[in-house]
Amino acid sequence: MNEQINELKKEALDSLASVANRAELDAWRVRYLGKKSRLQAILKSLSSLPVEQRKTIGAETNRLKNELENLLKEKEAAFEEASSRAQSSRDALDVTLPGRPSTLGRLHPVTRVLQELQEIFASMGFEVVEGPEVEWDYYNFEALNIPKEHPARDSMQTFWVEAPSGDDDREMLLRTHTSPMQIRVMEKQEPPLRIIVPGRVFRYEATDATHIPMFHQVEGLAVDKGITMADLKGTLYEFSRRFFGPERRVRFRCDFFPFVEPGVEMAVECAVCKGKGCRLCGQSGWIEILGAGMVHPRVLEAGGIDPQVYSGFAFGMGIERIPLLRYSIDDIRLFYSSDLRFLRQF
Ligand code: 2U9
Repeated sequence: MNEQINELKKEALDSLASVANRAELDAWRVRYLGKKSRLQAILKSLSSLPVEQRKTIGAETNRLKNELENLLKEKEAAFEEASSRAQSSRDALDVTLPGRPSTLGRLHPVTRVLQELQEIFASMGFEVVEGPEVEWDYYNFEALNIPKEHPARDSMQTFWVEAPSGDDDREMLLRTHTSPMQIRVMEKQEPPLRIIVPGRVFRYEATDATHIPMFHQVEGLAVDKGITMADLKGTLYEFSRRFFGPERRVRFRCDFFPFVEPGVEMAVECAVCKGKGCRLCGQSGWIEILGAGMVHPRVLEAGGIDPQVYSGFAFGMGIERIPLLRYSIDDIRLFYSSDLRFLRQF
């Protein structure tokens, strides 16, 4: 019997030495320690042995059983440690890997132009103010010398908004220009005033390559004693020099806007044909950039300013037109289509 136990021990230890993974270790456990193992068979057969032999063989077999169980535990622990070491080396940070490229955002071309304009006018002493996009009919039209039946209202069809209850007698709309804010500033502040008002404006128009129902404007206003057309021209020449460059010629021509008198239109020499005439400038050699004029006395009065004491000039320009011309874009709708293939070009 003793020999049998020694043989079993040798075989079990040899076999354990070649176990390479958990599955093999489990098979080893079933084979040498399981219910149907030879070790269990020896233990079961002890009862049929004489008492003396039962004691010695029993003690021997239990020693082997304990030894094999301890070896099993050691091996299990070794596998456990190896696998956790492998996991932590997988989790480790490899500082030699190249970094993931981060996608940089960029400003919308319209935002860029707005910022450039604000910088230029701010450096000339103009304060930047913003106003509400929903306005009263009074500020958008009446105070700007555009009464109810004035034909200028036709060119600025708008989106009417239901006024809050209690204000049913006053009409509300999405502003068609940023000019209402200039009236609000005149009501609150004493001249001298020098402000520019950038912002969104809305017109109820059919959408096509040159029209969208929402676009951006920058309007300017200067009011003080003794302001003349020379101040207007000087300011806008300087703006053009800074924005378009000193080599571009500038042209002023008469125009009409109800809120100024006299009114002018400013054009700059076409950058493509240098004034000779091409497709971009409609063969005229000039690109119209903005409207301007001396603030109408009635508009000054509406803002609570005495036209006998003060005078002022004002100008206004549509913003989308500028990057449209600058980058030769033929469809204004592209600015607001959220198409990244288009926007990433700027
Ligand atoms: C006040 C008084 C006068 C602002 C002005 C224009 C001429 C003008 C257009 C340019 C293209 C609007 O975006 S556009 O369609 N604007 O031509 N704007 S004078 O005059 C003002 C503004 C406020 C109190």
